[in-house]
Amino acid sequence: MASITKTIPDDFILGAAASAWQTEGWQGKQPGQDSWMDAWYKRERHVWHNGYGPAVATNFYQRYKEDVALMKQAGLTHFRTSINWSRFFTDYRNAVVDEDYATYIDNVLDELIRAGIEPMICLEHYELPAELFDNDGGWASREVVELFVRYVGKVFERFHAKVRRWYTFNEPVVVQTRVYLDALRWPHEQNTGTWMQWNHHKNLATARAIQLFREKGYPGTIGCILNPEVTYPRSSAAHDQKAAQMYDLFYNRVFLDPMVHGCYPELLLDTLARHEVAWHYSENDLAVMRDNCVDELGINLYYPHRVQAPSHAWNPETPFHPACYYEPFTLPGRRMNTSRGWEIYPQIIYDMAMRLKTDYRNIPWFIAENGMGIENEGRFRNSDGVIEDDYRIEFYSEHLFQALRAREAGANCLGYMVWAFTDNVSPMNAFKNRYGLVEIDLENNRDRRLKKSAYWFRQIRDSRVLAL
Ligand code: BGP
Repeated sequence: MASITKTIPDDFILGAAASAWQTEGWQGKQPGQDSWMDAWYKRERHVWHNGYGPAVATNFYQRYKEDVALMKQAGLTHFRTSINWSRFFTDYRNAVVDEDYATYIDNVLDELIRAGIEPMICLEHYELPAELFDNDGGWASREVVELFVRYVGKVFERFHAKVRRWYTFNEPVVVQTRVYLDALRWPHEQNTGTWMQWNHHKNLATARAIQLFREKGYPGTIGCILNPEVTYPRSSAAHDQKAAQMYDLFYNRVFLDPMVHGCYPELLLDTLARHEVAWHYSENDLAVMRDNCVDELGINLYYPHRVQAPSHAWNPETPFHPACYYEPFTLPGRRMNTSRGWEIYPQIIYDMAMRLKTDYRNIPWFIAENGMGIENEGRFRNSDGVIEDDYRIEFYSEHLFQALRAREAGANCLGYMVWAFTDNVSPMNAFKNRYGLVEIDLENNRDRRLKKSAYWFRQIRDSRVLAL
Protein backbone atom coordinates (compact mmCIF):
# COMPACT_ATOMS: atom_id res chain seq x y z
CA MET A 1 0.00 0.00 0.00
CA ALA A 2 1.34 3.44 -0.89
CA SER A 3 2.31 5.45 2.14
CA ILE A 4 1.76 9.17 2.68
CA THR A 5 5.01 11.08 3.11
CA LYS A 6 5.95 14.48 4.43
CA THR A 7 9.22 16.31 4.01
CA ILE A 8 10.77 17.53 7.24
CA PRO A 9 12.20 21.05 6.74
CA ASP A 10 15.96 21.36 7.31
CA ASP A 11 15.59 23.77 10.22
CA PHE A 12 12.94 21.67 11.96
CA ILE A 13 14.04 20.61 15.47
CA LEU A 14 14.02 16.84 15.98
CA GLY A 15 14.84 16.30 19.61
CA ALA A 16 14.08 14.55 22.86
CA ALA A 17 13.45 15.78 26.38
CA ALA A 18 14.21 14.90 29.99
CA SER A 19 14.41 16.72 33.30
CA ALA A 20 17.08 16.91 35.97
CA TRP A 21 14.93 15.45 38.75
CA GLN A 22 13.76 12.53 36.60
CA THR A 23 17.26 11.46 35.51
CA GLU A 24 20.08 12.79 37.69
CA GLY A 25 19.72 10.87 40.94
CA TRP A 26 20.94 11.97 44.35
CA GLN A 27 24.64 11.18 43.84
CA GLY A 28 26.75 14.09 45.07
CA LYS A 29 23.76 15.85 46.63
CA GLN A 30 24.33 17.85 49.84
CA PRO A 31 22.00 17.77 52.87
CA GLY A 32 19.23 20.36 52.45
CA GLN A 33 19.21 20.03 48.66
CA ASP A 34 15.97 18.05 48.38
CA SER A 35 13.38 19.26 45.92
CA TRP A 36 9.75 19.03 47.01
CA MET A 37 9.48 15.90 44.80
CA ASP A 38 12.38 14.27 46.65
CA ALA A 39 10.60 15.07 49.90
CA TRP A 40 7.36 13.61 48.55
CA TYR A 41 9.13 10.40 47.47
CA LYS A 42 10.73 10.11 50.89
CA ARG A 43 7.30 10.41 52.55
CA GLU A 44 5.25 8.23 50.13
CA ARG A 45 6.87 4.85 49.61
CA HIS A 46 4.07 3.61 47.32
CA VAL A 47 5.27 5.70 44.38
CA TRP A 48 8.58 3.80 44.09
CA HIS A 49 8.68 1.03 41.47
CA ASN A 50 10.13 -2.16 42.97
CA GLY A 51 12.42 0.03 45.07
CA TYR A 52 13.57 2.09 42.06
CA GLY A 53 12.97 5.82 42.07
CA PRO A 54 14.72 9.18 42.15
CA ALA A 55 17.54 8.07 44.50
CA VAL A 56 19.61 6.82 41.57
CA ALA A 57 17.13 7.66 38.77
CA THR A 58 19.00 6.92 35.53
CA ASN A 59 22.26 8.14 37.10
CA PHE A 60 22.58 10.76 34.38
CA TYR A 61 24.72 12.67 36.89
CA GLN A 62 27.50 10.14 36.45
CA ARG A 63 26.61 8.68 33.05
CA TYR A 64 25.83 11.76 30.95
CA LYS A 65 28.73 11.13 28.57
CA GLU A 66 27.36 7.74 27.67
CA ASP A 67 23.91 9.26 27.16
CA VAL A 68 25.17 12.09 24.95
CA ALA A 69 26.96 9.50 22.78
CA LEU A 70 23.63 7.67 22.44
CA MET A 71 21.85 10.93 21.57
CA LYS A 72 24.33 11.34 18.75
CA GLN A 73 23.69 7.81 17.62
CA ALA A 74 19.92 8.38 17.64
CA GLY A 75 20.38 11.56 15.61
CA LEU A 76 18.95 14.20 17.99
CA THR A 77 19.38 17.78 16.80
CA HIS A 78 18.37 19.17 20.24
CA PHE A 79 18.14 17.91 23.80
CA ARG A 80 15.95 19.56 26.42
CA THR A 81 16.54 19.12 30.12
CA SER A 82 16.46 21.25 33.26
CA ILE A 83 18.85 22.64 35.81
CA ASN A 84 17.95 21.45 39.29
CA TRP A 85 17.21 24.58 41.35
CA SER A 86 17.23 22.56 44.58
CA ARG A 87 20.85 21.49 43.89
CA PHE A 88 22.17 24.68 42.38
CA PHE A 89 22.83 26.32 45.75
CA THR A 90 24.15 25.07 49.04
CA ASP A 91 22.18 27.97 50.55
CA TYR A 92 19.19 29.19 48.48
CA ARG A 93 18.50 32.25 50.56
CA ASN A 94 22.01 33.62 50.21
CA ALA A 95 22.53 32.28 46.68
CA VAL A 96 25.70 30.33 47.48
CA VAL A 97 26.34 28.26 44.35
CA ASP A 98 27.18 24.57 44.71
CA GLU A 99 30.36 24.57 42.64
CA ASP A 100 30.35 20.80 42.10
CA TYR A 101 26.85 20.88 40.66
CA ALA A 102 27.59 23.96 38.52
CA THR A 103 30.71 22.25 37.14
CA TYR A 104 28.64 19.19 36.31
CA ILE A 105 26.16 21.37 34.35
CA ASP A 106 29.05 22.99 32.53
CA ASN A 107 30.39 19.58 31.58
CA VAL A 108 27.00 18.36 30.33
CA LEU A 109 26.61 21.46 28.16
CA ASP A 110 30.13 21.05 26.75
CA GLU A 111 29.51 17.41 25.97
CA LEU A 112 26.28 18.23 24.11
CA ILE A 113 27.86 21.06 22.15
CA ARG A 114 30.83 18.87 21.17
CA ALA A 115 28.35 16.27 19.89
CA GLY A 116 26.57 18.90 17.75
CA ILE A 117 23.38 18.72 19.85
CA GLU A 118 21.85 22.02 20.93
CA PRO A 119 20.90 22.20 24.63
CA MET A 120 17.52 23.71 25.55
CA ILE A 121 17.34 24.50 29.24
CA CYS A 122 14.33 24.68 31.51
CA LEU A 123 14.83 26.40 34.86
CA GLU A 124 12.28 24.42 36.88
CA HIS A 125 10.81 20.98 36.27
CA TYR A 126 9.74 19.44 39.65
CA GLU A 127 12.75 21.12 41.32
CA LEU A 128 11.34 23.72 43.71
CA PRO A 129 13.53 23.35 46.82
CA ALA A 130 11.63 21.38 49.50
CA GLU A 131 12.49 23.97 52.13
CA LEU A 132 10.71 26.68 50.12
CA PHE A 133 7.60 24.55 49.84
CA ASP A 134 7.50 23.39 53.45
CA ASN A 135 8.53 26.63 55.17
CA ASP A 136 7.44 29.35 52.74
CA GLY A 137 4.30 27.82 51.24
CA GLY A 138 5.93 27.40 47.82
CA TRP A 139 4.71 29.69 45.07
CA ALA A 140 2.07 31.24 47.33
CA SER A 141 4.97 33.26 48.69
CA ARG A 142 6.29 36.38 47.05
CA GLU A 143 9.69 35.65 48.58
CA VAL A 144 9.86 32.55 46.34
CA VAL A 145 9.45 34.78 43.26
CA GLU A 146 12.43 36.86 44.44
CA LEU A 147 14.52 33.76 45.15
CA PHE A 148 13.68 32.30 41.73
CA VAL A 149 14.70 35.49 39.94
CA ARG A 150 17.98 35.50 41.87
CA TYR A 151 18.53 31.85 40.92
CA VAL A 152 17.88 32.40 37.21
CA GLY A 153 20.14 35.46 37.29
CA LYS A 154 23.00 33.29 38.57
CA VAL A 155 22.27 30.60 35.99
CA PHE A 156 22.21 33.08 33.09
CA GLU A 157 25.43 34.69 34.29
CA ARG A 158 27.16 31.36 34.38
CA PHE A 159 25.87 29.58 31.27
CA HIS A 160 24.70 32.28 28.82
CA ALA A 161 27.60 31.55 26.47
CA LYS A 162 26.53 27.91 26.05
CA VAL A 163 22.73 28.04 25.96
CA ARG A 164 20.62 29.90 23.39
CA ARG A 165 17.17 28.68 24.39
CA TRP A 166 15.79 29.09 27.91
CA TYR A 167 12.43 28.18 29.47
CA THR A 168 11.29 29.30 32.91
CA PHE A 169 8.99 26.40 33.87
CA ASN A 170 7.81 23.04 32.68
CA GLU A 171 4.00 22.74 32.89
CA PRO A 172 3.52 25.51 35.46
CA VAL A 173 -0.19 24.75 36.01
CA VAL A 174 0.18 21.15 37.11
CA VAL A 175 1.51 21.11 40.67
CA GLN A 176 -0.94 23.54 42.24
CA THR A 177 -3.81 21.93 40.36
CA ARG A 178 -2.99 18.55 41.91
CA VAL A 179 -2.29 20.09 45.31
CA TYR A 180 -4.81 22.92 45.76
CA LEU A 181 -7.64 22.19 43.35
CA ASP A 182 -7.76 18.42 43.56
CA ALA A 183 -6.22 18.22 47.08
CA LEU A 184 -4.45 15.01 46.03
CA ARG A 185 -1.21 15.82 47.81
CA TRP A 186 -0.02 17.31 51.05
CA PRO A 187 -1.35 19.58 52.60
CA HIS A 188 -4.59 18.06 51.16
CA GLU A 189 -6.43 21.34 51.21
CA GLN A 190 -8.76 22.57 48.46
CA ASN A 191 -8.13 26.28 48.03
CA THR A 192 -8.74 27.99 44.69
CA GLY A 193 -7.23 31.24 46.02
CA THR A 194 -3.90 29.56 46.79
CA TRP A 195 -4.07 27.85 43.39
CA MET A 196 -4.49 31.21 41.65
CA GLN A 197 -1.72 32.77 43.76
CA TRP A 198 0.69 30.06 42.55
CA ASN A 199 -0.39 30.71 38.95
CA HIS A 200 0.11 34.42 39.33
CA HIS A 201 3.50 34.15 40.96
CA LYS A 202 4.72 31.77 38.24
CA ASN A 203 3.45 34.15 35.55
CA LEU A 204 5.15 37.03 37.33
CA ALA A 205 8.38 35.04 37.86
CA THR A 206 8.45 34.26 34.13
CA ALA A 207 8.01 37.94 33.23
CA ARG A 208 10.70 38.96 35.74
CA ALA A 209 13.14 36.37 34.36
CA ILE A 210 12.46 37.61 30.82
CA GLN A 211 12.98 41.21 31.93
CA LEU A 212 16.33 40.32 33.49
CA PHE A 213 17.42 38.27 30.46
CA ARG A 214 16.68 41.18 28.12
CA GLU A 215 18.13 43.90 30.36
CA LYS A 216 21.42 42.01 30.49
CA GLY A 217 21.36 41.59 26.72
CA TYR A 218 21.98 37.83 26.76
CA PRO A 219 21.82 36.21 23.31
CA GLY A 220 19.06 33.77 22.41
CA THR A 221 15.41 33.33 23.28
CA ILE A 222 13.41 32.80 26.44
CA GLY A 223 9.98 31.27 26.91
CA CYS A 224 8.09 28.68 28.90
CA ILE A 225 6.98 25.07 28.43
CA LEU A 226 3.19 24.85 28.76
CA ASN A 227 0.83 21.90 28.61
CA PRO A 228 -2.40 23.39 27.28
CA GLU A 229 -4.97 20.63 26.95
CA VAL A 230 -6.87 20.70 23.68
CA THR A 231 -10.40 20.68 25.03
CA TYR A 232 -13.28 19.23 23.06
CA PRO A 233 -16.91 19.64 24.16
CA ARG A 234 -19.15 16.54 24.11
CA SER A 235 -21.52 18.26 21.66
CA SER A 236 -22.21 21.56 19.93
CA ALA A 237 -24.95 22.36 22.46
CA ALA A 238 -24.36 25.68 24.22
CA HIS A 239 -23.99 24.13 27.70
CA ASP A 240 -21.27 21.71 26.52
CA GLN A 241 -19.50 24.50 24.65
CA LYS A 242 -19.55 26.58 27.79
CA ALA A 243 -18.03 23.68 29.76
CA ALA A 244 -15.13 23.49 27.28
CA GLN A 245 -14.69 27.26 27.33
CA MET A 246 -14.43 27.30 31.13
CA TYR A 247 -12.03 24.35 31.31
CA ASP A 248 -9.86 26.06 28.71
CA LEU A 249 -9.98 29.29 30.71
CA PHE A 250 -8.91 27.76 34.02
CA TYR A 251 -6.44 25.23 32.71
CA ASN A 252 -4.96 26.78 29.56
CA ARG A 253 -5.60 30.49 29.23
CA VAL A 254 -4.50 31.19 32.80
CA PHE A 255 -0.92 30.83 31.48
CA LEU A 256 -1.24 31.24 27.71
CA ASP A 257 -2.80 34.71 27.83
CA PRO A 258 -0.38 36.40 30.25
CA MET A 259 2.64 34.79 28.62
CA VAL A 260 1.71 35.63 25.02
CA HIS A 261 -0.56 38.67 25.35
CA GLY A 262 0.73 40.03 28.66
CA CYS A 263 -2.59 40.01 30.52
CA TYR A 264 -5.13 37.73 32.16
CA PRO A 265 -8.41 37.09 30.31
CA GLU A 266 -11.18 39.40 31.56
CA LEU A 267 -13.44 36.39 31.92
CA LEU A 268 -10.98 34.77 34.33
CA LEU A 269 -10.67 37.90 36.48
CA ASP A 270 -14.44 38.40 36.51
CA THR A 271 -15.19 34.77 37.34
CA LEU A 272 -12.68 34.72 40.21
CA ALA A 273 -14.07 38.00 41.55
CA ARG A 274 -17.66 36.79 41.30
CA HIS A 275 -16.81 33.72 43.35
CA GLU A 276 -14.86 35.86 45.84
CA VAL A 277 -11.62 33.93 45.31
CA ALA A 278 -8.89 35.61 47.37
CA TRP A 279 -5.57 36.19 45.63
CA HIS A 280 -3.30 39.20 45.33
CA TYR A 281 -1.54 41.09 42.60
CA SER A 282 -0.36 44.65 42.18
CA GLU A 283 -0.65 47.04 39.26
CA ASN A 284 3.12 46.86 39.00
CA ASP A 285 2.96 43.04 38.60
CA LEU A 286 0.54 43.49 35.70
CA ALA A 287 2.79 46.10 34.10
CA VAL A 288 5.84 43.81 34.31
CA MET A 289 3.83 40.98 32.76
CA ARG A 290 2.50 43.24 30.01
CA ASP A 291 6.01 44.37 29.02
CA ASN A 292 7.74 40.98 29.17
CA CYS A 293 6.03 38.35 27.06
CA VAL A 294 7.72 35.14 25.94
CA ASP A 295 9.72 34.82 22.70
CA GLU A 296 8.47 31.30 22.07
CA LEU A 297 6.58 28.46 23.71
CA GLY A 298 7.25 24.78 24.20
CA ILE A 299 4.02 22.81 24.12
CA ASN A 300 3.64 19.41 25.81
CA LEU A 301 0.83 17.41 24.25
CA TYR A 302 -0.11 13.83 25.06
CA TYR A 303 -3.90 13.40 24.91
CA PRO A 304 -7.12 15.34 24.29
CA HIS A 305 -9.33 16.58 27.08
CA ARG A 306 -13.06 16.05 26.62
CA VAL A 307 -15.70 17.71 28.74
CA GLN A 308 -19.42 18.11 29.09
CA ALA A 309 -21.73 20.34 31.11
CA PRO A 310 -21.86 19.32 34.79
CA SER A 311 -24.63 16.91 35.65
CA HIS A 312 -25.19 18.37 39.15
CA ALA A 313 -25.80 21.92 40.21
CA TRP A 314 -22.97 23.41 42.22
CA ASN A 315 -23.64 23.92 45.91
CA PRO A 316 -22.85 27.60 46.56
CA GLU A 317 -22.12 26.79 50.23
CA THR A 318 -18.96 24.84 49.29
CA PRO A 319 -15.66 26.56 48.43
CA PHE A 320 -15.42 27.53 44.78
CA HIS A 321 -13.83 24.99 42.43
CA PRO A 322 -13.70 25.61 38.65
CA ALA A 323 -15.09 22.10 38.11
CA CYS A 324 -18.50 23.54 38.92
CA TYR A 325 -18.47 24.50 35.22
CA TYR A 326 -17.51 21.18 33.62
CA GLU A 327 -17.09 17.47 34.07
CA PRO A 328 -15.07 14.90 32.12
CA PHE A 329 -16.62 13.16 29.15
CA THR A 330 -15.43 9.77 27.84
CA LEU A 331 -15.66 9.41 24.08
CA PRO A 332 -17.16 6.01 23.22
CA GLY A 333 -14.82 3.89 21.09
CA ARG A 334 -11.79 6.09 21.69
CA ARG A 335 -8.25 4.79 20.97
CA MET A 336 -6.36 4.27 24.18
CA ASN A 337 -2.89 3.83 25.58
CA THR A 338 -4.12 1.47 28.27
CA SER A 339 -0.84 1.48 30.25
CA ARG A 340 -1.20 5.17 30.98
CA GLY A 341 -4.98 5.45 30.63
CA TRP A 342 -4.68 8.24 28.07
CA GLU A 343 -6.69 8.63 24.87
CA ILE A 344 -4.66 8.69 21.64
CA TYR A 345 -5.81 11.42 19.25
CA PRO A 346 -2.99 12.90 17.08
CA GLN A 347 -5.27 15.65 15.73
CA ILE A 348 -4.62 17.55 19.00
CA ILE A 349 -1.34 18.78 17.53
CA TYR A 350 -2.96 20.28 14.45
CA ASP A 351 -5.82 21.79 16.46
CA MET A 352 -3.43 23.34 18.99
CA ALA A 353 -1.30 24.71 16.14
CA MET A 354 -4.29 26.43 14.56
CA ARG A 355 -5.31 27.88 17.92
CA LEU A 356 -1.84 29.35 18.45
CA LYS A 357 -1.93 30.73 14.93
CA THR A 358 -5.26 32.50 15.26
CA ASP A 359 -5.58 33.35 18.96
CA TYR A 360 -1.93 33.74 19.96
CA ARG A 361 -0.42 35.89 17.16
CA ASN A 362 1.19 32.84 15.55
CA ILE A 363 3.93 32.84 18.18
CA PRO A 364 6.85 30.46 17.45
CA TRP A 365 6.38 27.17 19.31
CA PHE A 366 7.48 23.57 19.20
CA ILE A 367 6.26 20.29 20.57
CA ALA A 368 8.35 20.07 23.73
CA GLU A 369 7.00 16.65 24.81
CA ASN A 370 4.90 13.98 23.15
CA GLY A 371 5.19 10.31 23.99
CA MET A 372 3.85 7.01 25.10
CA GLY A 373 4.43 5.39 28.51
CA ILE A 374 4.22 1.60 28.41
CA GLU A 375 4.38 -0.97 31.23
CA ASN A 376 6.54 -4.11 31.05
CA GLU A 377 8.28 -3.27 27.82
CA GLY A 378 10.63 -6.23 28.31
CA ARG A 379 7.95 -8.41 26.68
CA PHE A 380 8.73 -6.74 23.35
CA ARG A 381 12.45 -7.59 23.42
CA ASN A 382 13.68 -9.46 20.31
CA SER A 383 16.40 -12.10 20.13
CA ASP A 384 19.06 -9.38 19.70
CA GLY A 385 17.93 -7.82 23.00
CA VAL A 386 16.33 -4.78 21.34
CA ILE A 387 12.87 -3.64 22.45
CA GLU A 388 10.70 -3.53 19.34
CA ASP A 389 8.42 -0.64 20.25
CA ASP A 390 6.44 -0.42 17.01
CA TYR A 391 3.47 1.08 18.94
CA ARG A 392 5.73 4.02 19.87
CA ILE A 393 6.96 4.50 16.30
CA GLU A 394 3.34 4.57 15.17
CA PHE A 395 2.44 7.06 17.92
CA TYR A 396 5.36 9.37 17.10
CA SER A 397 4.77 9.14 13.34
CA GLU A 398 1.11 10.07 13.63
CA HIS A 399 1.81 13.01 15.92
CA LEU A 400 4.81 14.32 14.00
CA PHE A 401 2.71 14.08 10.85
CA GLN A 402 0.19 16.50 12.38
CA ALA A 403 2.95 18.94 13.35
CA LEU A 404 4.31 18.93 9.78
CA ARG A 405 0.82 19.29 8.37
CA ALA A 406 0.23 22.28 10.65
CA ARG A 407 3.48 23.86 9.55
CA GLU A 408 2.43 23.51 5.92
CA ALA A 409 -0.80 25.27 6.87
CA GLY A 410 1.14 28.27 8.20
CA ALA A 411 1.62 27.36 11.86
CA ASN A 412 4.86 28.65 13.34
CA CYS A 413 5.92 25.19 14.47
CA LEU A 414 9.69 25.00 15.04
CA GLY A 415 9.97 21.31 15.74
CA TYR A 416 9.06 18.14 17.55
CA MET A 417 10.62 16.60 20.66
CA VAL A 418 9.72 13.25 22.08
CA TRP A 419 9.32 12.44 25.74
CA ALA A 420 11.70 11.01 26.58
CA PHE A 421 15.26 10.35 25.57
CA THR A 422 15.72 7.53 28.09
CA ASP A 423 13.28 5.75 30.35
CA ASN A 424 13.15 7.79 33.55
CA VAL A 425 11.37 8.44 36.84
CA SER A 426 7.73 9.47 36.51
CA PRO A 427 6.38 11.42 39.49
CA MET A 428 3.36 9.14 40.00
CA ASN A 429 4.94 5.71 39.51
CA ALA A 430 8.73 5.96 39.16
CA PHE A 431 9.91 3.55 36.45
CA LYS A 432 6.65 1.67 35.89
CA ASN A 433 5.78 3.40 32.62
CA ARG A 434 8.68 3.45 30.19
CA TYR A 435 8.88 6.38 27.80
CA GLY A 436 12.39 6.27 26.35
CA LEU A 437 13.87 6.01 22.90
CA VAL A 438 16.54 4.32 25.00
CA GLU A 439 15.91 1.55 27.51
CA ILE A 440 17.33 1.80 31.03
CA ASP A 441 17.78 -1.81 32.12
CA LEU A 442 17.22 -1.54 35.86
CA GLU A 443 18.07 -5.16 36.59
CA ASN A 444 21.37 -4.95 34.75
CA ASN A 445 23.30 -2.03 36.12
CA ARG A 446 21.03 0.46 34.34
CA ASP A 447 22.59 -0.51 31.03
CA ARG A 448 21.45 1.63 28.14
CA ARG A 449 20.15 0.10 24.90
CA LEU A 450 18.57 1.88 21.93
CA LYS A 451 15.02 0.74 21.27
CA LYS A 452 13.72 0.25 17.74
CA SER A 453 12.17 3.74 17.95
CA ALA A 454 15.66 5.26 18.34
CA TYR A 455 16.73 3.69 15.02
CA TRP A 456 13.53 5.02 13.44
CA PHE A 457 14.33 8.47 14.84
CA ARG A 458 17.80 8.34 13.30
CA GLN A 459 16.38 7.34 9.98
CA ILE A 460 13.85 10.19 9.75
CA ARG A 461 16.49 12.68 10.89
CA ASP A 462 18.87 11.53 8.13
CA SER A 463 16.29 11.25 5.36
CA ARG A 464 14.21 14.24 6.46
CA VAL A 465 11.20 12.30 5.27
CA LEU A 466 8.36 10.98 7.39
CA ALA A 467 6.33 8.12 5.93
CA LEU A 468 2.98 7.15 7.43
C1 BGP B 1 4.68 15.36 31.50
C2 BGP B 1 5.88 15.82 32.31
C3 BGP B 1 7.05 14.90 32.23
C4 BGP B 1 6.71 13.43 32.17
C5 BGP B 1 5.49 13.14 31.32
C6 BGP B 1 4.94 11.73 31.39
O1 BGP B 1 3.51 15.96 31.91
O2 BGP B 1 6.32 17.08 31.89
O3 BGP B 1 7.94 15.26 33.26
O4 BGP B 1 6.75 12.82 33.38
O5 BGP B 1 4.43 14.01 31.61
O6 BGP B 1 3.94 11.61 32.35
P1 BGP B 1 4.02 10.58 33.53
O7 BGP B 1 5.44 10.62 33.98
O8 BGP B 1 3.09 11.05 34.60
O9 BGP B 1 3.59 9.28 32.97
